[in-house]
Amino acid sequence: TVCPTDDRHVAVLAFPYGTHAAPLMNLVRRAAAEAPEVTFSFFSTKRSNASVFAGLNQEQLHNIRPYDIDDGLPEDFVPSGNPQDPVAYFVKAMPANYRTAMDEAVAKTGRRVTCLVSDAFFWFCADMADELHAKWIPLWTAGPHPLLAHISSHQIRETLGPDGVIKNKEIDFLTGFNGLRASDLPEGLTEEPEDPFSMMLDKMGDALPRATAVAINSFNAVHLPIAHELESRFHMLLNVGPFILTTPQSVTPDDEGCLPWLETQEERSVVYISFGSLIIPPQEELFALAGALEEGKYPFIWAFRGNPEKQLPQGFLENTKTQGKVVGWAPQMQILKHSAIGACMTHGGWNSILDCIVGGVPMISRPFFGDQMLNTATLEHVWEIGVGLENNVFTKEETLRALELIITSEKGKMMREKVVELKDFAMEAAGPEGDSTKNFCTFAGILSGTHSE
Ligand code: U2F
Repeated sequence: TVCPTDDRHVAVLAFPYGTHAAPLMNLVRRAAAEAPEVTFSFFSTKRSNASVFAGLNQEQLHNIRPYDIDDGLPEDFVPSGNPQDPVAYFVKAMPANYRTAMDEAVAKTGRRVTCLVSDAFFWFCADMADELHAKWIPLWTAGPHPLLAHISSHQIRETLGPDGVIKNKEIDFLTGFNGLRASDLPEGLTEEPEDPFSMMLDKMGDALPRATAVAINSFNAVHLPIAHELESRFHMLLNVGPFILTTPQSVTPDDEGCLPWLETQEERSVVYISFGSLIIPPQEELFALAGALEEGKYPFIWAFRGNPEKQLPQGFLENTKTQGKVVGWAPQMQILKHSAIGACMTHGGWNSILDCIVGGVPMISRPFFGDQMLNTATLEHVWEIGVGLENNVFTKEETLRALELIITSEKGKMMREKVVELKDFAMEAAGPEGDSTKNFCTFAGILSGTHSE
Protein backbone atom coordinates (compact mmCIF):
# COMPACT_ATOMS: atom_id res chain seq x y z
CA THR A 1 0.00 0.00 0.00
CA VAL A 2 1.27 3.46 -0.85
CA CYS A 3 0.34 6.16 1.57
CA PRO A 4 0.82 9.90 1.11
CA THR A 5 4.23 11.24 2.17
CA ASP A 6 2.82 13.12 5.13
CA ASP A 7 1.59 9.84 6.66
CA ARG A 8 5.04 8.31 6.59
CA HIS A 9 6.43 7.10 9.88
CA VAL A 10 10.00 5.82 10.07
CA ALA A 11 10.91 3.75 13.14
CA VAL A 12 14.65 3.97 13.80
CA LEU A 13 16.01 1.12 15.94
CA ALA A 14 19.44 1.97 17.33
CA PHE A 15 21.94 -0.35 18.99
CA PRO A 16 22.84 1.53 22.18
CA TYR A 17 26.48 0.40 22.70
CA GLY A 18 29.83 1.42 21.16
CA THR A 19 29.76 3.89 18.28
CA HIS A 20 26.49 2.65 16.77
CA ALA A 21 23.60 4.93 17.77
CA ALA A 22 25.42 8.21 17.00
CA PRO A 23 26.19 7.46 13.32
CA LEU A 24 22.62 6.18 12.83
CA MET A 25 21.28 9.40 14.33
CA ASN A 26 23.50 11.48 12.04
CA LEU A 27 22.13 9.64 9.01
CA VAL A 28 18.58 10.12 10.26
CA ARG A 29 19.16 13.82 10.93
CA ARG A 30 20.13 14.41 7.33
CA ALA A 31 17.18 12.36 6.04
CA ALA A 32 14.75 14.08 8.43
CA ALA A 33 15.91 17.52 7.28
CA GLU A 34 15.35 16.55 3.64
CA ALA A 35 11.95 14.94 4.31
CA PRO A 36 10.37 17.37 6.81
CA GLU A 37 6.88 15.89 6.41
CA VAL A 38 8.00 12.38 7.45
CA THR A 39 7.83 11.47 11.17
CA PHE A 40 10.87 9.75 12.69
CA SER A 41 10.70 7.85 16.00
CA PHE A 42 14.17 7.03 17.37
CA PHE A 43 14.40 4.02 19.71
CA SER A 44 17.36 3.48 22.02
CA THR A 45 18.05 3.15 25.75
CA LYS A 46 17.60 6.15 28.00
CA ARG A 47 21.34 6.53 28.40
CA SER A 48 22.08 6.28 24.70
CA ASN A 49 19.26 8.71 23.80
CA ALA A 50 20.53 11.22 26.37
CA SER A 51 23.92 11.21 24.67
CA VAL A 52 22.71 11.08 21.08
CA PHE A 53 20.13 13.87 21.51
CA ALA A 54 22.38 16.08 23.70
CA GLY A 55 22.89 19.59 22.39
CA LEU A 56 20.38 19.30 19.53
CA ASN A 57 17.80 22.08 19.36
CA GLN A 58 14.10 21.94 18.55
CA GLU A 59 14.69 23.08 15.00
CA GLN A 60 17.15 20.24 14.34
CA LEU A 61 14.71 17.80 15.89
CA HIS A 62 11.57 19.13 14.29
CA ASN A 63 10.41 15.68 13.07
CA ILE A 64 12.56 13.28 15.18
CA ARG A 65 11.36 12.09 18.61
CA PRO A 66 13.32 9.89 21.02
CA TYR A 67 11.68 6.88 22.71
CA ASP A 68 13.49 5.10 25.54
CA ILE A 69 13.57 1.31 25.48
CA ASP A 70 14.37 -1.12 28.29
CA ASP A 71 18.09 -1.99 28.56
CA GLY A 72 17.32 -5.46 29.96
CA LEU A 73 19.67 -5.04 32.95
CA PRO A 74 18.52 -6.75 36.15
CA GLU A 75 17.90 -4.28 39.00
CA ASP A 76 20.76 -5.70 41.06
CA PHE A 77 23.24 -5.55 38.13
CA VAL A 78 26.74 -4.64 39.25
CA PRO A 79 29.15 -3.70 36.41
CA SER A 80 32.11 -6.08 36.30
CA GLY A 81 34.12 -3.72 34.14
CA ASN A 82 33.66 -5.91 31.07
CA PRO A 83 31.87 -3.62 28.56
CA GLN A 84 30.32 -6.66 26.85
CA ASP A 85 28.25 -7.76 29.91
CA PRO A 86 25.41 -5.22 29.52
CA VAL A 87 25.33 -6.00 25.80
CA ALA A 88 24.48 -9.66 26.50
CA TYR A 89 21.52 -8.63 28.72
CA PHE A 90 20.37 -6.18 26.08
CA VAL A 91 20.45 -8.75 23.31
CA LYS A 92 18.24 -11.04 25.43
CA ALA A 93 15.68 -8.24 25.93
CA MET A 94 15.29 -7.78 22.16
CA PRO A 95 13.01 -7.51 20.26
CA ALA A 96 10.29 -7.22 22.95
CA ASN A 97 11.77 -3.97 24.30
CA TYR A 98 11.59 -2.37 20.84
CA ARG A 99 8.05 -3.62 20.18
CA THR A 100 6.72 -2.09 23.41
CA ALA A 101 8.18 1.32 22.61
CA MET A 102 7.09 1.13 18.97
CA ASP A 103 3.48 0.50 20.01
CA GLU A 104 3.74 3.63 22.14
CA ALA A 105 5.09 5.68 19.22
CA VAL A 106 2.34 4.47 16.87
CA ALA A 107 -0.28 5.41 19.47
CA LYS A 108 1.29 8.83 20.07
CA THR A 109 1.78 9.80 16.44
CA GLY A 110 -1.35 8.12 15.09
CA ARG A 111 0.74 6.81 12.17
CA ARG A 112 1.51 3.20 11.37
CA VAL A 113 5.18 2.41 10.77
CA THR A 114 5.91 2.55 7.05
CA CYS A 115 9.67 1.98 7.19
CA LEU A 116 12.17 0.50 9.62
CA VAL A 117 15.69 1.91 9.66
CA SER A 118 17.74 -0.18 12.04
CA ASP A 119 21.21 -1.10 13.11
CA ALA A 120 22.17 -3.98 10.80
CA PHE A 121 22.54 -6.22 13.88
CA PHE A 122 18.74 -6.40 14.19
CA TRP A 123 17.90 -9.55 12.21
CA PHE A 124 14.36 -9.54 13.66
CA CYS A 125 13.50 -6.47 11.58
CA ALA A 126 13.20 -8.70 8.50
CA ASP A 127 10.12 -10.41 10.01
CA MET A 128 8.90 -7.22 11.66
CA ALA A 129 8.94 -5.40 8.30
CA ASP A 130 6.94 -8.25 6.70
CA GLU A 131 4.38 -8.12 9.51
CA LEU A 132 4.03 -4.35 9.30
CA HIS A 133 4.09 -4.29 5.48
CA ALA A 134 6.92 -1.82 5.89
CA LYS A 135 10.25 -1.29 4.14
CA TRP A 136 13.45 -2.18 6.01
CA ILE A 137 16.81 -0.44 5.62
CA PRO A 138 19.48 -1.75 7.98
CA LEU A 139 22.60 0.38 8.52
CA TRP A 140 25.89 -1.50 8.78
CA THR A 141 28.11 0.82 10.83
CA ALA A 142 31.36 -1.06 10.14
CA GLY A 143 33.34 -1.74 6.95
CA PRO A 144 32.56 -3.76 3.81
CA HIS A 145 34.96 -6.67 4.51
CA PRO A 146 33.32 -7.71 7.80
CA LEU A 147 29.89 -7.26 6.19
CA LEU A 148 30.76 -9.67 3.39
CA ALA A 149 32.21 -12.09 5.95
CA HIS A 150 29.03 -12.11 8.05
CA ILE A 151 26.71 -12.73 5.13
CA SER A 152 29.05 -15.54 4.03
CA SER A 153 29.23 -17.32 7.40
CA HIS A 154 27.90 -20.68 6.13
CA GLN A 155 30.26 -20.64 3.16
CA ILE A 156 33.18 -19.73 5.45
CA ARG A 157 32.48 -22.57 7.89
CA GLU A 158 32.02 -25.11 5.12
CA THR A 159 35.09 -24.07 3.15
CA LEU A 160 37.48 -23.67 6.06
CA GLY A 161 36.33 -26.84 7.79
CA PRO A 162 36.89 -27.63 11.47
CA ASP A 163 40.67 -27.13 11.32
CA GLY A 164 40.47 -23.84 9.37
CA VAL A 165 41.52 -21.60 12.23
CA ILE A 166 44.17 -23.95 13.63
CA LYS A 167 45.77 -24.09 10.21
CA ASN A 168 45.07 -20.39 9.74
CA LYS A 169 43.87 -21.03 6.20
CA GLU A 170 43.74 -18.27 3.65
CA ILE A 171 40.33 -16.77 2.78
CA ASP A 172 40.97 -16.97 -0.94
CA PHE A 173 37.35 -17.84 -1.76
CA LEU A 174 35.79 -14.44 -0.88
CA THR A 175 36.08 -11.42 -3.16
CA GLY A 176 38.55 -8.87 -1.80
CA PHE A 177 39.98 -11.16 0.89
CA ASN A 178 43.29 -12.05 -0.79
CA GLY A 179 46.06 -12.15 1.82
CA LEU A 180 43.53 -12.36 4.71
CA ARG A 181 43.38 -15.44 6.92
CA ALA A 182 41.02 -17.41 9.15
CA SER A 183 42.46 -15.90 12.34
CA ASP A 184 41.56 -12.42 11.07
CA LEU A 185 37.84 -13.23 11.02
CA PRO A 186 35.51 -12.05 13.81
CA GLU A 187 35.27 -14.56 16.65
CA GLY A 188 32.11 -16.66 16.40
CA LEU A 189 32.23 -16.71 12.61
CA THR A 190 34.40 -19.73 12.05
CA GLU A 191 32.36 -22.10 14.23
CA GLU A 192 28.69 -22.40 15.27
CA PRO A 193 28.19 -19.42 17.58
CA GLU A 194 27.21 -19.95 21.20
CA ASP A 195 27.23 -16.54 22.89
CA PRO A 196 24.23 -14.19 22.39
CA PHE A 197 26.22 -11.56 20.48
CA SER A 198 27.70 -13.97 17.92
CA MET A 199 24.31 -15.63 17.53
CA MET A 200 22.82 -12.24 16.75
CA LEU A 201 25.46 -11.62 14.07
CA ASP A 202 24.83 -15.04 12.58
CA LYS A 203 21.11 -14.39 12.26
CA MET A 204 21.94 -10.96 10.86
CA GLY A 205 23.97 -12.55 8.06
CA ASP A 206 20.93 -14.60 7.01
CA ALA A 207 18.44 -11.72 7.35
CA LEU A 208 20.23 -8.85 5.55
CA PRO A 209 19.61 -10.14 2.01
CA ARG A 210 15.86 -9.76 2.76
CA ALA A 211 16.18 -5.98 3.36
CA THR A 212 14.77 -3.40 0.95
CA ALA A 213 18.29 -1.92 0.85
CA VAL A 214 21.39 -2.22 3.03
CA ALA A 215 23.04 1.09 3.92
CA ILE A 216 26.69 1.25 4.92
CA ASN A 217 28.91 3.97 6.34
CA SER A 218 31.43 3.61 3.55
CA PHE A 219 32.00 4.61 -0.07
CA ASN A 220 32.09 2.44 -3.19
CA ALA A 221 35.69 3.20 -4.12
CA VAL A 222 37.06 2.09 -0.75
CA HIS A 223 36.99 -1.34 -2.39
CA LEU A 224 35.19 -1.64 -5.70
CA PRO A 225 35.28 -5.46 -6.04
CA ILE A 226 33.60 -5.80 -2.63
CA ALA A 227 31.03 -3.13 -3.47
CA HIS A 228 30.10 -5.13 -6.59
CA GLU A 229 29.98 -8.40 -4.66
CA LEU A 230 27.72 -6.89 -1.99
CA GLU A 231 25.51 -5.38 -4.68
CA SER A 232 25.00 -8.88 -6.08
CA ARG A 233 24.03 -10.27 -2.65
CA PHE A 234 21.47 -7.63 -1.61
CA HIS A 235 18.34 -6.18 -3.19
CA MET A 236 20.17 -2.87 -3.04
CA LEU A 237 23.46 -1.66 -1.54
CA LEU A 238 23.68 1.97 -0.47
CA ASN A 239 27.18 3.17 0.35
CA VAL A 240 26.30 6.50 1.98
CA GLY A 241 29.53 7.43 3.77
CA PRO A 242 31.91 8.35 5.10
CA PHE A 243 29.43 9.91 7.51
CA ILE A 244 32.06 12.43 8.65
CA LEU A 245 31.65 13.92 5.17
CA THR A 246 28.02 13.09 4.38
CA THR A 247 26.08 13.65 7.61
CA PRO A 248 25.87 16.40 10.27
CA GLN A 249 28.41 15.83 13.03
CA SER A 250 28.16 16.94 16.63
CA VAL A 251 31.04 19.17 17.63
CA THR A 252 33.53 17.94 20.23
CA PRO A 253 35.01 20.92 22.10
CA ASP A 254 38.79 21.15 22.29
CA ASP A 255 38.77 21.69 26.07
CA GLU A 256 42.34 20.58 26.52
CA GLY A 257 43.84 22.67 23.74
CA CYS A 258 44.97 19.86 21.41
CA LEU A 259 44.63 21.95 18.25
CA PRO A 260 46.65 24.99 19.38
CA TRP A 261 49.30 22.58 20.72
CA LEU A 262 49.51 20.85 17.30
CA GLU A 263 50.32 24.28 15.79
CA THR A 264 53.58 24.21 17.75
CA GLN A 265 54.62 20.79 16.39
CA GLU A 266 56.49 19.83 13.22
CA GLU A 267 54.67 18.50 10.16
CA ARG A 268 53.83 14.78 10.31
CA SER A 269 55.63 14.24 13.58
CA VAL A 270 52.84 13.64 16.12
CA VAL A 271 51.31 10.27 17.03
CA TYR A 272 47.58 10.35 17.85
CA ILE A 273 46.46 7.48 20.07
CA SER A 274 42.91 6.33 20.71
CA PHE A 275 41.27 2.93 21.18
CA GLY A 276 37.72 4.09 20.53
CA SER A 277 34.83 4.49 22.89
CA LEU A 278 35.11 1.30 24.96
CA ILE A 279 38.61 -0.13 25.16
CA ILE A 280 41.44 0.33 27.63
CA PRO A 281 44.36 -1.96 26.71
CA PRO A 282 45.73 -4.25 29.49
CA GLN A 283 48.20 -2.66 31.87
CA GLU A 284 51.36 -4.31 30.54
CA GLU A 285 50.54 -3.01 27.07
CA LEU A 286 49.81 0.50 28.34
CA PHE A 287 53.23 0.42 29.98
CA ALA A 288 54.91 -0.87 26.80
CA LEU A 289 53.25 1.84 24.72
CA ALA A 290 54.12 4.59 27.22
CA GLY A 291 57.70 3.29 27.36
CA ALA A 292 57.99 3.36 23.57
CA LEU A 293 56.69 6.93 23.34
CA GLU A 294 59.14 8.11 25.98
CA GLU A 295 62.13 6.26 24.56
CA GLY A 296 61.38 7.20 20.94
CA LYS A 297 60.64 10.84 21.98
CA TYR A 298 57.63 10.93 19.66
CA PRO A 299 55.33 13.89 20.28
CA PHE A 300 51.84 12.52 20.99
CA ILE A 301 48.21 13.15 21.84
CA TRP A 302 46.66 10.26 23.74
CA ALA A 303 42.87 10.22 24.10
CA PHE A 304 42.70 8.07 27.21
CA ARG A 305 39.60 6.18 28.42
CA GLY A 306 40.02 5.53 32.12
CA ASN A 307 42.26 7.16 34.69
CA PRO A 308 45.72 8.07 33.33
CA GLU A 309 47.10 8.97 36.78
CA LYS A 310 46.36 5.45 37.99
CA GLN A 311 46.84 3.41 34.85
CA LEU A 312 49.95 4.86 33.23
CA PRO A 313 53.44 4.19 34.63
CA GLN A 314 54.49 6.41 37.48
CA GLY A 315 56.36 9.48 36.28
CA PHE A 316 55.13 9.16 32.67
CA LEU A 317 52.77 12.15 32.79
CA GLU A 318 55.40 14.32 34.47
CA ASN A 319 58.24 13.21 32.16
CA THR A 320 56.21 13.81 29.00
CA LYS A 321 54.61 17.14 30.00
CA THR A 322 56.10 18.96 27.03
CA GLN A 323 56.45 15.96 24.72
CA GLY A 324 52.76 15.15 24.59
CA LYS A 325 49.23 15.44 25.91
CA VAL A 326 47.09 12.84 27.64
CA VAL A 327 43.48 13.98 27.31
CA GLY A 328 39.92 12.71 27.82
CA TRP A 329 37.46 12.71 24.89
CA ALA A 330 39.32 14.49 22.06
CA PRO A 331 38.10 16.21 18.85
CA GLN A 332 39.50 13.23 16.91
CA MET A 333 38.58 14.24 13.37
CA GLN A 334 39.97 17.78 13.73
CA ILE A 335 43.17 16.37 15.21
CA LEU A 336 43.61 13.83 12.42
CA LYS A 337 43.12 16.54 9.78
CA HIS A 338 46.01 18.57 11.22
CA SER A 339 49.23 18.49 9.19
CA ALA A 340 51.32 17.86 12.34
CA ILE A 341 49.88 14.34 12.70
CA GLY A 342 52.21 11.62 11.42
CA ALA A 343 50.49 8.43 12.58
CA CYS A 344 47.42 7.17 14.37
CA MET A 345 47.48 4.33 16.85
CA THR A 346 44.07 2.67 16.86
CA HIS A 347 42.09 -0.43 17.81
CA GLY A 348 40.88 -0.73 14.23
CA GLY A 349 37.31 0.51 14.89
CA TRP A 350 35.67 1.36 11.58
CA ASN A 351 34.80 4.96 12.47
CA SER A 352 38.40 5.64 13.44
CA ILE A 353 39.65 4.10 10.20
CA LEU A 354 37.33 6.41 8.24
CA ASP A 355 38.57 9.38 10.33
CA CYS A 356 42.15 8.43 9.40
CA ILE A 357 41.28 8.04 5.71
CA VAL A 358 39.62 11.47 5.66
CA GLY A 359 42.57 12.90 7.61
CA GLY A 360 45.07 11.17 5.28
CA VAL A 361 46.85 9.51 8.23
CA PRO A 362 48.48 6.03 8.14
CA MET A 363 47.71 3.71 11.07
CA ILE A 364 49.19 1.30 13.57
CA SER A 365 46.40 -1.02 14.67
CA ARG A 366 46.10 -3.17 17.77
CA PRO A 367 42.74 -4.98 17.43
CA PHE A 368 40.71 -6.30 20.38
CA PHE A 369 37.44 -7.88 19.22
CA GLY A 370 34.78 -8.25 16.53
CA ASP A 371 35.63 -6.66 13.20
CA GLN A 372 38.89 -5.14 14.48
CA MET A 373 41.19 -8.04 13.53
CA LEU A 374 39.79 -8.12 10.01
CA ASN A 375 40.06 -4.32 9.75
CA THR A 376 43.69 -4.46 10.86
CA ALA A 377 44.58 -7.16 8.34
CA THR A 378 42.77 -5.23 5.59
CA LEU A 379 44.67 -2.03 6.44
CA GLU A 380 47.93 -3.90 6.18
CA HIS A 381 47.40 -6.37 3.32
CA VAL A 382 44.65 -4.95 1.12
CA TRP A 383 44.79 -1.15 1.38
CA GLU A 384 48.44 -0.97 2.54
CA ILE A 385 47.71 2.11 4.63
CA GLY A 386 48.73 0.77 8.00
CA VAL A 387 50.41 -1.98 9.97
CA GLY A 388 49.50 -4.43 12.68
CA LEU A 389 51.79 -5.55 15.51
CA GLU A 390 53.43 -8.93 16.00
CA ASN A 391 50.92 -11.19 17.82
CA ASN A 392 48.57 -8.19 17.88
CA VAL A 393 50.01 -6.79 21.15
CA PHE A 394 52.08 -3.78 22.20
CA THR A 395 55.58 -4.52 23.37
CA LYS A 396 58.05 -1.67 23.61
CA GLU A 397 60.27 -2.98 20.79
CA GLU A 398 57.37 -3.78 18.48
CA THR A 399 55.77 -0.37 19.06
CA LEU A 400 59.03 1.43 18.31
CA ARG A 401 59.46 -0.62 15.14
CA ALA A 402 55.95 0.23 13.94
CA LEU A 403 56.34 3.93 14.77
CA GLU A 404 59.61 4.18 12.91
CA LEU A 405 58.15 2.37 9.94
CA ILE A 406 55.18 4.73 9.67
CA ILE A 407 56.81 8.03 10.60
CA THR A 408 60.25 7.82 9.03
CA SER A 409 60.56 4.99 6.50
CA GLU A 410 59.99 5.05 2.74
CA LYS A 411 57.30 2.40 3.24
CA GLY A 412 55.51 4.75 5.63
CA LYS A 413 55.63 7.47 3.01
CA MET A 414 54.01 5.13 0.49
CA MET A 415 51.28 4.28 3.00
CA ARG A 416 50.58 7.97 3.41
CA GLU A 417 50.32 8.39 -0.36
CA LYS A 418 47.86 5.49 -0.53
CA VAL A 419 45.73 6.80 2.31
CA VAL A 420 45.59 10.22 0.62
CA GLU A 421 44.39 8.49 -2.58
CA LEU A 422 41.56 6.91 -0.61
CA LYS A 423 40.81 10.27 0.97
CA ASP A 424 40.41 11.81 -2.50
CA PHE A 425 37.98 9.02 -3.46
CA ALA A 426 36.03 9.62 -0.25
CA MET A 427 35.78 13.36 -0.95
CA GLU A 428 34.60 12.66 -4.47
CA ALA A 429 31.98 10.15 -3.25
CA ALA A 430 30.59 12.73 -0.82
CA GLY A 431 30.69 15.55 -3.39
CA PRO A 432 27.64 16.85 -5.31
CA GLU A 433 27.93 14.26 -8.10
CA GLY A 434 29.38 11.47 -5.96
CA ASP A 435 28.05 7.94 -5.39
CA SER A 436 27.37 8.45 -1.70
CA THR A 437 25.36 11.59 -2.43
CA LYS A 438 23.28 9.78 -5.06
CA ASN A 439 22.79 6.81 -2.73
CA PHE A 440 21.65 9.14 0.00
CA CYS A 441 18.93 10.51 -2.30
CA THR A 442 17.77 6.93 -2.91
CA PHE A 443 17.78 6.29 0.85
CA ALA A 444 15.69 9.41 1.56
CA GLY A 445 13.42 8.53 -1.36
CA ILE A 446 12.66 5.09 0.10
CA LEU A 447 11.82 6.63 3.49
CA SER A 448 9.48 9.21 2.04
CA GLY A 449 7.95 6.78 -0.49
CA THR A 450 9.07 8.77 -3.52
CA HIS A 451 11.66 6.26 -4.73
CA SER A 452 10.30 3.84 -7.27
CA GLU A 453 12.13 0.51 -7.41
C1 U2F B 1 32.68 0.01 17.79
O1 U2F B 1 33.64 1.03 17.74
P1 U2F B 1 34.29 2.06 18.79
O2 U2F B 1 33.29 2.98 19.30
O3 U2F B 1 35.10 1.38 19.82
O4 U2F B 1 35.37 2.80 17.82
P2 U2F B 1 35.27 3.54 16.44
O5 U2F B 1 34.43 2.84 15.46
O6 U2F B 1 36.67 3.78 16.04
O7 U2F B 1 34.58 4.92 16.79
C2 U2F B 1 35.09 5.80 17.73
C3 U2F B 1 34.46 7.16 17.43
O8 U2F B 1 34.66 8.03 18.53
C4 U2F B 1 35.29 9.23 18.12
C5 U2F B 1 35.96 8.92 16.80
C6 U2F B 1 35.04 7.85 16.20
O9 U2F B 1 34.00 8.48 15.48
O10 U2F B 1 36.06 10.08 16.00
N1 U2F B 1 36.24 9.63 19.18
C7 U2F B 1 36.33 10.95 19.50
O11 U2F B 1 35.67 11.80 18.89
N2 U2F B 1 37.17 11.32 20.51
C8 U2F B 1 37.92 10.42 21.20
O12 U2F B 1 38.66 10.84 22.10
C9 U2F B 1 37.84 9.06 20.85
C10 U2F B 1 36.98 8.70 19.82
C11 U2F B 1 33.38 -1.34 17.71
F1 U2F B 1 34.17 -1.51 18.81
C12 U2F B 1 34.22 -1.42 16.42
O13 U2F B 1 34.85 -2.67 16.37
C13 U2F B 1 33.35 -1.17 15.20
O14 U2F B 1 34.14 -1.12 14.04
C14 U2F B 1 32.57 0.14 15.37
C15 U2F B 1 31.61 0.41 14.24
O15 U2F B 1 30.63 -0.58 14.17
O16 U2F B 1 31.85 0.16 16.61
